[in-house]
Amino acid sequence: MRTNSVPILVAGLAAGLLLAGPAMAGGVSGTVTYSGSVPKLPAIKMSADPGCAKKHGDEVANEMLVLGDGNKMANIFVQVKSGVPQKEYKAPSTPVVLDQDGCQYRPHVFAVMVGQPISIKNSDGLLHNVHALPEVNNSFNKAMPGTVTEATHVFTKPEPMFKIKCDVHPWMASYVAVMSHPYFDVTSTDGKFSIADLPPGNYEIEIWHEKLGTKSQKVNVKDETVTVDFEMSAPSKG
Ligand SMILES: [Cu+2]
Repeated sequence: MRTNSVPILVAGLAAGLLLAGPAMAGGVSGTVTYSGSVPKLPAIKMSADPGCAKKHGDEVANEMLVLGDGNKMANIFVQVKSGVPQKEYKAPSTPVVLDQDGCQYRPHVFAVMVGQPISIKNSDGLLHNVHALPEVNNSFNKAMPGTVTEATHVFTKPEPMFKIKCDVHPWMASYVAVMSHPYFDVTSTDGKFSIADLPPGNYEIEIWHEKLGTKSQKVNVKDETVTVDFEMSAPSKG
């Protein structure tokens, strides 16, 4: 019965992994919600490059504030800011993909670990120029003509969020953090984040938004997943 041997093997592996894992581990999860009145941000105008404009039917929504149902916030970078056990964390060899698609970076906000490759794709078949603006890592500036569909870059030092821009299309922006540990996540339009496999301890959880800055909360994790919700709102005027 060949067909049955695979599930049995998988179950056996899973049991082995469980036994080999830490005796206790918890996690942190939660939701980030925008509170207050939602500003009307201008649409992105791509008319300067008809090749870009042609890839969109309607107006292109501003990427600075992306909200889902119930004003849940996308593009929030969440990390364990302090309390992470000091040790070497091995970076995944699987690259994180940064695509240039419709003359927008996808994702708009992301993070990699030190040494983890970023696979930069050019799905557009148009000229882009990827220009990263780190302060700790070496900067890079790569022209990607329409015929170049992929490039790879590796950042070698931990660094907080910095911008990647396109020198051809001034509206294009992506933000990346280079992490020394794997305890981070980025929200989608459901506003949800989840950070797993944290050993018991006291941690500071920090959220980051490109315009609204950072907020943090302290949390004690035992062997369960602790819920930590956040709210962000526009700075009050005056
Ligand atoms: Cu571009």
